[in-house]
Amino acid sequence: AQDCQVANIQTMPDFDKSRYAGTWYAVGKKDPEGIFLIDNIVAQFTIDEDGKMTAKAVGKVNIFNNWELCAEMFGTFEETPESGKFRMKYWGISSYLQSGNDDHWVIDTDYDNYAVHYSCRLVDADGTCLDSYSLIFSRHPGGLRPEDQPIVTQKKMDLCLLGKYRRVEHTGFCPNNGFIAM
Ligand code: DAO
Repeated sequence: AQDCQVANIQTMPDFDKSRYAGTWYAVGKKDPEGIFLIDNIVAQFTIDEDGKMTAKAVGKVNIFNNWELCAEMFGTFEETPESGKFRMKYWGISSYLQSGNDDHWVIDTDYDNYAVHYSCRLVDADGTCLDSYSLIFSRHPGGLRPEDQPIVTQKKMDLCLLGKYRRVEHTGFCPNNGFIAM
């Protein structure tokens, strides 16, 4: 749907969280108001014993007036009737990091190479999104494979966010605390 109605956004049909588990490198990002994660964003999704999805993520953030540090974040995911739509509760390892409760929608993924994530924080009175963020994930830190790029571009269009993304760099700024090796 390209009517930009949040309610009409399609998510991944029959989303399989077990296949989604593991490491994803953010290679593109559309920022929300009051950007938090800047670059070097790596997320590790895990399915725990009772089948619930959780995540750890690292990323460079700016806090206390331009002090750059590597944030270590945690997220738990609540399932909804639509398999690709979750509610994400998230918090940082330190109290001065951001915490909150966001939608966490998996728009599309082939599980092995790319994934398109979307979160609308504020729906406008006309049904469009006033404050969203979206992450383009790759299994490969170097970026998307050329064959996945047209698919991802189409999804950015479907989200009405084409042209609003920036590239997310991976420079090794954030130590990966061992969780990258699986
Ligand atoms: O960067 O401004 C922003 C929005 C990101 C907020 C969410 C960060 C926490 C992520 C936890 C784990 C899952 C990917």
